[in-house]
Amino acid sequence: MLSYSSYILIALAALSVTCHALSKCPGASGLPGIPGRDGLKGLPDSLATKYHNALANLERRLFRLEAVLVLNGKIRKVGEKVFASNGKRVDFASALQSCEEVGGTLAAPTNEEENKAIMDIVKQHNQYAYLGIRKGEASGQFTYINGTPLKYINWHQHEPNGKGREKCVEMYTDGTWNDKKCNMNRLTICKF
Ligand code: MAN
Ligand code: CA
Repeated sequence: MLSYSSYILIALAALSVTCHALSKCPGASGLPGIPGRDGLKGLPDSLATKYHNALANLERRLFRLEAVLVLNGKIRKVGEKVFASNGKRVDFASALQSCEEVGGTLAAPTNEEENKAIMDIVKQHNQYAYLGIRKGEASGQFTYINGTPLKYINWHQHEPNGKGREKCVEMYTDGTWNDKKCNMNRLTICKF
């Protein structure tokens, strides 16, 4: 029984052989992110083929690695975003630092689907998590860590109620949000 990705590869190989035979290769390879031969214009034919195949092979290997991480419940993928936890409960600044140290940031849902993905991790650990949202000193508004306005909110009933004393935001196990002091121990969930 061939896997789905094997079928894609076979289809790609077949397309590649056909287009070479007809000298009519499409601009797109049919795989997102992988340029077709037209996307490697200016390169000698043999190099373009080599790079195209190398990229397709890397994408297949990445797909396989991510599939294993998803299967093992280590990561959640939503579109281009990946959410993951180190399982640690720390204060807001430490949580943000550990995400940034590895090239990510604290997870902050920008829509319902992302909220659900982050909630799944909160439920998996049965621990409330800090979100990558905080109250701006100047504006007094809750924003993403980079200061941009929130695109999506999911406050628990009667929240936020901290009246400026609760400058961070935690996610409950039902996915709703509560403004909260920043010095509690909460689950770290990063976005990459
Ligand atoms: C506690 C804190 C507050 C929260 C209320 C809700 O006092 O967690 O942030 O708003 O509970 O009852
Ligand atoms: Ca509150």
